[in-house]
Amino acid sequence: MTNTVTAFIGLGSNLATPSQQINGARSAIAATAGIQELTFSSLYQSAPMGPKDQPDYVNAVMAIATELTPTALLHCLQGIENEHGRVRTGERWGPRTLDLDLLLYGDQQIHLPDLIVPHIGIADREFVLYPLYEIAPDLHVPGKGRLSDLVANCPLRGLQRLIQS
Ligand code: ROI
Repeated sequence: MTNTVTAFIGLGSNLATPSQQINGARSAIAATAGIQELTFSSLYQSAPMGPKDQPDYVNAVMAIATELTPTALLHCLQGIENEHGRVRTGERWGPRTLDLDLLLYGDQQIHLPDLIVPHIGIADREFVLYPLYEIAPDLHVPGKGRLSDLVANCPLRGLQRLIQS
C-alpha cells in the first residue's frame, strides 16, 4: 500500500460471546482491501456505560494502516457490524453484538454529518483510553491533548484487562 494513514478503531461487544465477536471483527477488518493491521490491544472487560441492566462489555482497540478515506473506512466498519449480526433495536445505549468506532484517523479532525473524528466520547471512556494507551502511549489526540494526560484523568471504573486464553 502507498500513502497510508494510521487509524485507530474501537471494538465493543456485550452479547453472543463478546470475545468471539471482537476476534471475528478483528479478522474481518484485517482482511479488508486497503487495510493492514498494525497492532491489537488486549481485551478489556468493562461495566456498561449507559443503562446498567445489560451485560458487561468486552472492548479492545486496533491500530491499522489504511489507504481508505475516512468515509470509506466508516462504511467498511458498518458493513462488518451488520455482517456480524448486529441488530439495531433503536434502544439508546442498549446492548450490542458488535460496535466498531472510528476513533482516530491520522491527526485529522473531521466533522461530517455521520462521522466525527476524534470519536465524540474518546476523552472520557476508560474502555477506549486504556486499550489505546496500551498500544500507542505517545499518542496526541487532536483537539484534546496528550493521551497520557487523558488517561491520568480518567478513572478505571472497574475496567479489567482480560488474560488471553
Ligand atoms: N459501555 C462499555 N463499557 N463499552 C462499550 O463499548 C459501550 N458501548 C456503547 C454503550 C452502550 C454507550 N456503552 C458501552 O455503545
